[in-house]
Amino acid sequence: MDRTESISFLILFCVVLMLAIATPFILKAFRKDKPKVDEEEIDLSENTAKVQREALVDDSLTQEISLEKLQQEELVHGQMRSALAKTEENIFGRLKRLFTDTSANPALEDIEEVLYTSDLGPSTVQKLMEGLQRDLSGSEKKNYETIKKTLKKEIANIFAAVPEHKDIRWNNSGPTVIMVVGVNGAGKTTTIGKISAYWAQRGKKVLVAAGDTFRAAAESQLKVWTERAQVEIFSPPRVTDPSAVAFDAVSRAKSQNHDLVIIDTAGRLHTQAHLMEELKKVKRVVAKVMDDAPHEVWIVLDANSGQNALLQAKEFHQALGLSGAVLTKLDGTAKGGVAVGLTQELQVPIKWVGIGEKIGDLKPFSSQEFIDSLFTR
Ligand SMILES: Nc1nc2c(ncn2[C@@H]2O[C@H](COP(=O)(O)OP(=O)(O)OP(=O)(O)O)[C@@H](O)[C@H]2O)c(=O)[nH]1
Ligand SMILES: [Mg+2]
Repeated sequence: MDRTESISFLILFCVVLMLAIATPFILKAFRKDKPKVDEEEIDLSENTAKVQREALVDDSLTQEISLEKLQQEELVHGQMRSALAKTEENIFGRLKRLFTDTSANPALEDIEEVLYTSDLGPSTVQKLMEGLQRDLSGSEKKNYETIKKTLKKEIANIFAAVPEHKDIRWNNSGPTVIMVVGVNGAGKTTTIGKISAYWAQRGKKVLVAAGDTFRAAAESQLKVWTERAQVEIFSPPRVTDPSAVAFDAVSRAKSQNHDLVIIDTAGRLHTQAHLMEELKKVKRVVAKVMDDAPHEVWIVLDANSGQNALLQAKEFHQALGLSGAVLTKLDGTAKGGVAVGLTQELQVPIKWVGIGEKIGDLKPFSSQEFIDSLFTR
């Protein structure tokens, strides 16, 4: 290689080297010169990815929520089943045992006896027996499945005859007023606490009127419940007339735009005429504040009182015109059959069932769920 060739080679080498070093910078400069859109695109695509990632998370969240909802529903359904377990045993456990021996062919009277001692109420049993006589006429051997089918159909018909108002009949032009009545210790105050919490959680402005001016500890008990439910209590000091409390409570609810007023009342026996008169007065006085109030009059019945609950309900219905019933203490009683008798004889819907002492232990009544929980064997 001569000298000129060496110089040319060196120059070529330097050019190549410079190009190699400069290329990334040139490319970068080009990229910088490109419109901003690219960066936005990058951002956008990052955003899109982020949105997609979030959507995925959202999706799994939704799935989680619906799973949770399902589990919750199952839990609630399970709660009803366990609340009715003793009632189910009391009716269908005993009925099924009549048929356990394959050669057994119990008489209709045996079935009738089980039904009569199941707190369904005499007129309900009569109706069920009519159904059984009709469906079993002509069949030589009675079978448990046929009997169960007929009873299920008849009980479903009893519930279907009374429209199920799952909800409150809301008053659209002001506060909705509910008056809660019943015998001593049935669970009125506890139920009011639970219902208040239920509606407060659903965004309603609730006022609870301390209309039990009779029992000394009533006000403090109600206060505890309204605090738990985080709702307002109306409890004027030294007012002993329950209708005065109710009147002022509804007036206040009207002026302060409450959605719901629930009036607690003192427990009384349905046989105490003067105390029933007192309740009628509360009802009349409330109507002076608002024509159509109270919009609901609910009786609270302890399921444990069985047939007596029916008698109570009839008397209260006659005096006040009930629009609904709440069946408490369904947990642990074998007398849950009273729900059927109550519906059949009063033709008043059961609105709620109490299944425990805690604030969430109240369920909107569903006849379908009741039947599903009862007909399990
Ligand atoms: N296990 C169970 N206990 C309940 C239920 N509802 C209420 N109770 C209990 O029944 C008892 C009486 O409840 P209250 O709410 O004070 O009854 P009340 O009708 O207001 O009673 P008076 O104001 O005295 O007439 C309390 O110990 C409650 O915890 C329920 O659904 N299940
Ligand atoms: Mg009370």
